[in-house]
This record gives sequence, C-alpha cells and structure tokens, in this order.
Amino acid sequence: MCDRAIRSVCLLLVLGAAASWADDGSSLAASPEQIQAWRDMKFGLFIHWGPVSIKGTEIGWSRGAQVPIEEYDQLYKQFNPTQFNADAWVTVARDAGMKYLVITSKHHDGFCIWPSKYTDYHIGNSPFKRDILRELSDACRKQGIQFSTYHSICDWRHPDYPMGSPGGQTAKPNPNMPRYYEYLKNQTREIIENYGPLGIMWFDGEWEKPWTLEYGNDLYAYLKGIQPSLIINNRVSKGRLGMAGTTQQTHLNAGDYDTPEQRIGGFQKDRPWETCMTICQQWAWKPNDQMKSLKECLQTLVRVVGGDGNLLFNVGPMPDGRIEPRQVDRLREMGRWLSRHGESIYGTRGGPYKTTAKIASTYKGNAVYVHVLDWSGDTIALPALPKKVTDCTLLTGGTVSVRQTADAIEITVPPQSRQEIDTIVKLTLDGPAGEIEPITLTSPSLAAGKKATASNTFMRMAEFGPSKALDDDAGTRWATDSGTKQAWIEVDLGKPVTFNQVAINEAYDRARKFELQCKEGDAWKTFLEGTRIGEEYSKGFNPVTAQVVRLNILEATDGPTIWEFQLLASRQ
Ligand code: FHN
Repeated sequence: MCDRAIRSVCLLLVLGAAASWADDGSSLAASPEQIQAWRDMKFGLFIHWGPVSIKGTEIGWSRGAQVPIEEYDQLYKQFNPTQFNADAWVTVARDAGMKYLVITSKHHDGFCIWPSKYTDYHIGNSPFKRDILRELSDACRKQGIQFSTYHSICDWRHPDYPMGSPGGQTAKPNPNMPRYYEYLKNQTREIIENYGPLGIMWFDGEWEKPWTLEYGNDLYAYLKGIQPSLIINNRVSKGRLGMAGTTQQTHLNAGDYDTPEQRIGGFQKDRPWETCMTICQQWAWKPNDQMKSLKECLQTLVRVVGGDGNLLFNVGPMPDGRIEPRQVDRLREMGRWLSRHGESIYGTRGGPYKTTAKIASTYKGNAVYVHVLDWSGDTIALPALPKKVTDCTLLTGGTVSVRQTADAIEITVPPQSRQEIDTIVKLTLDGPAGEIEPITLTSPSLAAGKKATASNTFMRMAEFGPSKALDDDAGTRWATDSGTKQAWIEVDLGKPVTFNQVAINEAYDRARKFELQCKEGDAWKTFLEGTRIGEEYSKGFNPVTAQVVRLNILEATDGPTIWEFQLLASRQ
C-alpha cells in the first residue's frame, strides 16, 4: 500500500478515535483523575526564553520584523547565559506557590533549547552548550514541581515548514509539510523520551494553514501512544476559540483543555481550561517592560480559579540566565499571599457564584470562599444559597457577619477588616457546596449586557470586542489595535434610562483625554469630560436620561483597553 494510502487509513482511524476520545472520554483523552490532579495545582510558571533575549524583542515575532532574519538566526552563536541556574528558577516557581512549570522547548523561531539530534539549530551549538531541558527537568523533579514543555507547531525558520518570517507572512521556496511533520513528531518524541514523563505537552502555533485538524489529531494520538498519562492542550489541533484560522472547540478537535490567552477565561466547568498570561507585556524578556501590579496579579489568579480555571503565568528570563529580580519579587509576594490563603485556591472548584467585577468564589467540600475584590459599602448582598450557612469567618482576618434569608446572603465587613486586594469570606455550609448549581449575579450597571459597538477592536477578535467591557466580568476587556490613539465604545441601553454615575476600569493607563456623551437626535451631547481613567475611575454627575451613551477617548498613548464600563443610578 502506498505511503499516501497508509497515511489516509491512519488518519481515518485517528478521526474515528477523535470522535470517541471526546464523546465518551475513553481511550486517548486524559483521565478525569489526571485532569483533576492538574486542576488542583491551579498555578504554574510559563517561561519563554531563547537567544532572542539578547535583543530584548519578542520571541519568534521579532524575527524579520524588529530584528533582521540573518541577525536573528545568528544570535545563538552569542547566547551564553552563564548565570542560568535551574534550581534557582524552580525555587522561584515554588516560592510563588506554583505547582508546575512549562518552558518553551522550541518557539516559532525554531531554536531548540535541548541538543536535539534532528537539527543543528540548538543550544548545544551555542557557547553555552548545556542542556537546559535536562537541568530544568532534573531541578523540577528534585523540588517537586511538575515539569512540562511548550512546543511550537509552526516553525518560521525550518525550510520544510511552508510559512516564514515575519510572523508567518511569507512562503518558503520549497516546503515539504509531510517531512516537516515527521521532524515535529521526532522532536516531540525525543523530548518525552529524554526528559519525560512530562505533565503537559503545551502546543502552540497551530493557527496557520499548513496545520490541519487531521495533523493535530494524529499528533495527539501519537504522543499519547508514547506517554498515555500526558496531558495535551487544545492547540495541538484547531480548537482554540477566537484565533484566526481555528474553529470553536468541537468533539472533533483533539486536546484535553482550553487555553484562553492574555485574558481571564469565562466561567466554565464542563471542560478544563487554563489562562496563559504574561507578568509583564511581552512573552520574552524586554528591558523595562511594564509589569503587572500585585493587585492585578492576585486578582487575575483569583478570578481565573473562581471561573474553574488554572493560571499559567509567564516570565521571560534575561540573556544572562536570570529571571529579572523585580519579577522574582512579584512572584514571591504572590507566594506569601498563597501561603496564608491558599486553602481558598488549591484543590478548589470555581463557584457557586459566577465571577463578576466585584467578586469571585471558590469551594471545597462544605466551604464556599467568597473573594470580595471591590467594596462599594459595608455590605454585599448575594443571591440565596440552597444550603444553610453554619459558620462564617474571614480567612483574611478581622470581623464579619452574615445574614441568610430565603432571598439572599448578606455579608457585612467593617472597613478595618476589608482588604485592598481580596477579602476572603469563608462560609461553611451544612452540605457539599459542589451540589449547588452555578449562580449568576445581577450587575448594578444599567449598561451590563446591553448592545455595544466600538470604533475599533483588537485584531477584530470577538474575545476583545466592546461587549467584554459590559459583561460585568473584570476578567474580560474591550481592546483596540496597538497604535490606536483615539477610540470610542458605545452602548445602546434599549430605552431611555436615567443614571448619575459612571465607573470605568481601564486595563492599561493609556487614556489622556476623554468625554462621556449621550445621543440627542443625530448629535452627541457631552455630559462629562476627563483626562486620565485608570483602574478605578468613578464619577457622579447630575442625572442624565438617555438611550445611547458613549465613552469617547480623544487622546491615548496606545490602544485603549477597558475591563469594565458601568453606568449606575446611585443615591448621591
Ligand atoms: O505566538 C505565540 C506567542 O508568542 C506566545 O507564545 C503565546 C503564548 O501562549 N502563544 C502564541 C500566540 O497565541
């Protein structure tokens, strides 16, 4: 039988398997026990590293863009991170409260940080010579951190992979995808055989045309055949939501969990998921990059876990082999918080209250942990729970009182007991919290869930559309393309409504001048003007009655991006 016929039969078998492994979770998919063990870890360290750290530009993407291809591909000949210490890196992860680690074995630029026998483009041929995967996997095992690797399917340097730099926008002269697929199988097998068993093989770079659902499902089955306990994310196939070139996750796409990126995934309990996010702005090392505050780091973790997800939090080590000290300090601060409050994170599930701009919740056994991320008064009123509250304490210390009625759970915490980042109220119930169906909280914002439009949306991706600033979920945001200096977001309230307060949570402090306007006929009438917005902008004004309202950002330093835009009718 010719080679093509064999491959067709093989792919048909795999497709058949594809239908089975997702429908009844049999055969290839990671077992529920494996997934739960990974879910219980909650928090992992993502590492993007390679010779490109010498330039301080983005790994893969700057090849042929900010850095000429010829220069980029020779960087490895200078790469000598003599201060690399695998034990120190793993200790950073452990001190942060992280339980697993995922490092880029090969990114889109094709450079391999292990001495692969399938290419010369690897660390062994750099001045550094040492096998980074060997040292890191050994250190992880020594310190009890699960070791995993990220592997890019696309390879903009390899002559057989059809697309090239910059950013997959060029075509190689003589590609050979079937031969490249063999290279990809050989290298991923090599990694598992030499450094495994791995926790996760974290695929990426799946969105381009040469990679198909059939290749992805075949690779998934192939690797599961080598290590059945391996967990593989949804980017092995074509199931990543919202990425151009991929489709919605369906039962046909292989992959054990979903991977929202640079955003907090929505509340989802029927399929495991993990948010991957940078502690700064760039995945790879960038000097003086903007780093997230401790508040944003911790609230991101809490909101992700509250939505039933894991957080894979990324650092980009420096060209000398160190993780930047200020990033280490930030991760240690997260670890100190987790050492005090980790019972509300590790081993929990998300809910029963779905995450909103002000609260997240997690549960374990009979305990529900209500994470209050923002207070607008002494008391928060939550929808009723179908089980009796038998005890109520503050995990974060101080005094709290709770009043349970048939209609609500009212929690009162005096100002001196409230925390700036997360006030954790522990409710003990008279039965398992896991029996409670997820509960959606109504938003105080008159704009919540209303029809939204905008002048620009980041890469036209729905996951960054204007509705994300009106969904009362501070884990999703409206974003605009980089370089955008003016933008507006408009909401149609459905009918004339009266409001007297606005609350805006800006993801990055970029707005320098803005106005709030309401539509009168065909004209816009300005009722509020300002300069900066920031994380917690709130302003009262004389009551306005309107149906169509917009935030018009007149000047910004870069693409405006808003977590939440709320219109409120509050007692002044
Ligand atoms: O293009 C990559 C990017 O460089 C980075 O590796 C992220 C991390 O998940 N994934 C891709 C973009 O979706």
